[in-house]
Amino acid sequence: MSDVAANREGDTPENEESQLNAKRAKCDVTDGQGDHGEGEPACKRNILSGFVTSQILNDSAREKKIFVHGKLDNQEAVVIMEKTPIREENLAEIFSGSRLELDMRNDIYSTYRLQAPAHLSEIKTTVVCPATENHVKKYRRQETFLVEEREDDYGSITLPYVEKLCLGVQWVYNILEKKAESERVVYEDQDPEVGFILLPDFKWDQKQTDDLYLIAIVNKRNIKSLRDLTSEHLPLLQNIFQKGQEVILERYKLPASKLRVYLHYQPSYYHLHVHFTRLSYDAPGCGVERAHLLADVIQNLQFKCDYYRSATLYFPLSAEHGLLNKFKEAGRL
Ligand code: M7G
Repeated sequence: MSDVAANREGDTPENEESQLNAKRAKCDVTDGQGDHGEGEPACKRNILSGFVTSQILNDSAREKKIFVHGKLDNQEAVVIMEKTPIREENLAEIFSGSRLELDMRNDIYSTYRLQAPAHLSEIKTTVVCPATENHVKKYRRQETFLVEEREDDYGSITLPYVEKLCLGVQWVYNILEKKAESERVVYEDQDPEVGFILLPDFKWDQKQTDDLYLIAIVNKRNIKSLRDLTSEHLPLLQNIFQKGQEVILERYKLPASKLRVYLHYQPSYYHLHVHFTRLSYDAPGCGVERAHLLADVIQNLQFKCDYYRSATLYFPLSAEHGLLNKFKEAGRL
């Protein structure tokens, strides 16, 4: 482990989070100004030119995605790169404006290497910097284990872990306070009790609706996850469900029957949010072991007001996830 990461591990989560926020704020200021005094607009500057790769955390030839751990300006960083889908509206330009080199020809079959115009060969890139050890673990390919969490396990194992060690939610507060991504907000209900902000998940580049992915982030700050929900939250959940679907129909022309609306348990970020993805898109984390349909959540709470407080819940955790160790230490795995 690098010194930087080792030092961070020794920090308290509060210290770590405030240090990260200070660094992020610094980045936001410089990156938001448009000009860096070097005559180059921030949005055009290649901050990755100095990236030093230390390891590949995960990659998938099928999904055309790679997760890289390394250093950026001497800070730990994770870079996620993903080739974007070929869109119908670009076909004419790809056919007419590309360089084509023949690989092989056989009977009626031929394969080529096609070099599309630069603006049509973009790679969607996400940078997490400074990245914590938990980010590195989150993105590293690992074996996963199914964990059983009984009601009492939540109080004795999960909650203490969540309160101390999970990933920070400053990015969520930045969205709620319009300090970040305000131009990306698709819908906002400002009600303090049942309100939320709907915006594109950063996994979605919004270029096509085939992989539509939005998240609804609730205004209330005291609901960590599905576990905290009771029938008292039904108006909030129903509001998100109904308005989210209406807005997506109006804006993206996708009816409710084409959407998968769900919550993760465990989430990575413990501020309640709901995922809206296109049903035909096999979104990461939409499997039965982690995703709980919002429609089912609403029904379960209608049947039993404290359903999620008392239920035994199952979820997958990766081998290096800190919570998995806590379950092991408690003899629950
Ligand atoms: P989750 O269930 O807590 O964790 O969902 P997961 O990442 O393991 O699925 C959080 C969701 O928020 C994910 O779908 C993330 O892609 C998304 N997300 C995370 N961050 C840090 C951001 C961000 O800064 N902006 C936006 N728009 N989405 C984010």
